[in-house]
Amino acid sequence: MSSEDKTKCGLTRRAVLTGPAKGAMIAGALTVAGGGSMLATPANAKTEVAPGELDEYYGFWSSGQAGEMRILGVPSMREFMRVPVFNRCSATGWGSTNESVKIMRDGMTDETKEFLAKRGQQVFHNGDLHHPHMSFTDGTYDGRYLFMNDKANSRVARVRCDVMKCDKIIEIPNASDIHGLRPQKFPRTGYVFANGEHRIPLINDGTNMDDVAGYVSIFTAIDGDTMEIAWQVMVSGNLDNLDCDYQGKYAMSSCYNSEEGVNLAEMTEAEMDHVVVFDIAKIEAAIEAGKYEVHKGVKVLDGRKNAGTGITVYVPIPNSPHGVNTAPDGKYVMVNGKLSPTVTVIQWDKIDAVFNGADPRSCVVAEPELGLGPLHTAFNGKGEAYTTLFLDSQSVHWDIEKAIRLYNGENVDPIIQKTDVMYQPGHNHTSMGETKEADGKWLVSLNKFSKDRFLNVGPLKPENDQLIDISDGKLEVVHDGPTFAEPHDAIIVRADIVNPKRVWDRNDPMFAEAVKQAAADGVDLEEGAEEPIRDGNKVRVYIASSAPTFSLESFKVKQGDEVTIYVTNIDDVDDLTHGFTLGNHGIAMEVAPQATASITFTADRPGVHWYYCQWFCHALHMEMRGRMLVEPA
Ligand code: CUK
Ligand code: CUA
Repeated sequence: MSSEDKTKCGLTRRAVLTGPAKGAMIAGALTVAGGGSMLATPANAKTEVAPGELDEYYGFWSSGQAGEMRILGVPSMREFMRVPVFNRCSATGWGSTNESVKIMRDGMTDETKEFLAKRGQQVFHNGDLHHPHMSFTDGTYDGRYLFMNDKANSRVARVRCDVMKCDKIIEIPNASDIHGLRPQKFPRTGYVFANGEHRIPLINDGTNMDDVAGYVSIFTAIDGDTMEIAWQVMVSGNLDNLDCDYQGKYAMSSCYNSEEGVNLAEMTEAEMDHVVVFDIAKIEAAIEAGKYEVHKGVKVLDGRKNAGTGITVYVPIPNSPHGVNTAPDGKYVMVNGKLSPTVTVIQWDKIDAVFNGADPRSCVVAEPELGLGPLHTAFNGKGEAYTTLFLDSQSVHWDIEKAIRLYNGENVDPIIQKTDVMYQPGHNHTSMGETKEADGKWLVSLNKFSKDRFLNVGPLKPENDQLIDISDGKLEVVHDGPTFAEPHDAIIVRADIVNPKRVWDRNDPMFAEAVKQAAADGVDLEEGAEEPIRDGNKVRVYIASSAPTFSLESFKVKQGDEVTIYVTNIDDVDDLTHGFTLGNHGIAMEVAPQATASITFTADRPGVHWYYCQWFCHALHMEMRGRMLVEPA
């Protein structure tokens, strides 16, 4: 079906639904897949996951400036969970519990801690999470971790897949505004690579702000196991997105600002920008040989164009390239042109020669013109690619080998089909598409604008993630999924790879500090303590929770005490989460089965304050509460 047919078809359907035939159409639709919306056509039956049935894939979605990670089911597109990472969360207490604050601060520089302290904050309250990616072993997902960037405050975080909670957040010194992020695919993760997008002075202390030509962008390698920074490389131009190969040799980052400009006119001036390729073994050898400077405790190498260190090469690419996507065959990597209508196909094994002095463009094996605004490319594992066209509002399906033949002078058209998506797609992703196990079943198009697709919710509109069935070689939009700010990227992972625990392990490192403190106080967390334990003006309160009661009906502290409350959920039952909310104190936390959570505050409001369980756990959930009695000083 041509893109024109698609458009016509879509418009006709919408016109029918708003016209007199609407009732008849809906009545007809209702007989299909139990739906009732205009999407309940036979096509939609493909996305239908019946009540009680499970999805075939986990989708891990970013949330952009909302700062969290989201877990969806594919193909149902049902949202299962929100995992707070760089944001604060009212439901779980993320950003205010002692456990989460420790995770948010452990990897923070002293400089940032001091800066926040002056604002009366312990942690940042926002983040801009663009790129969630799972750890790899031997070229495919291994279900251990998810890694993700924070563009807003230059951080990288890790989520443990066994409990789906963030366990590490590190600030990346020297770099500014972490954007592209990818784990090493082979032999394993290994390194997690992160691009500092914006150029700043390497020593950014205000003494050299006008020396714009001296600004640098920083590429960072993080050890995915320890979440420590292994090394950094400064580059010419800036760094946008990146990907790795399937050989463990190279990483490649796109640069849209080879001009090294600081305003729009300067940044878009040149017709050609570039990708920079990092040779991992050469970088490790240079570290070994001591060819680095230490800045803010990190080993920094010089990989700029004229540095002569041999650790990077620069391949010219037209014009402000954006997404970088390695094909599952391991042979090719696609660089998406953004302002250029082209996608540049680079053959990974031709990069060796470039490092040995060959013409940098000699690794380019195709450069098909696909349409306006190509941003990201996904794969079906059958030699075919799907590229998002932001300006054309389309997804274009094309044949990689045909694009190569075209580049070699043959008269072939690599484009298989174009399909309209609604509207302005950024990232797309296929099921298992960034692994060697790409299975060619589903494609999501993450569209920035939803315009008229949903009930109007005011001037701020949701975005629209569309699910596209690609299993039979065609592109068929089968589902609209509105999402809130602003999922940039998603990965789709076969469900058998992800196996979270059903309840917490009592010895989990997440609450190791609480376990240690309880042991020091001689308290069994699973029983709680009958009286608060006093240590000067520091008071520790241990509460066990079991539906529908807290082990303490009340406890007494003095005004001005620094109080820490530890709550342990001793219920060992699936889904039986309790909570602890302390009224009028801004305190709430989630306590899932077998977990301990804690929070510290100053008791400065004399009188009676109720605490209650905010997670509906029992018929007597409303009665699951107790009093904090604060004696006036
Ligand atoms: S970027 Cu948003 S559409 Cu941050 Cu991955 Cu391309
Ligand atoms: Cu425990 Cu509600």
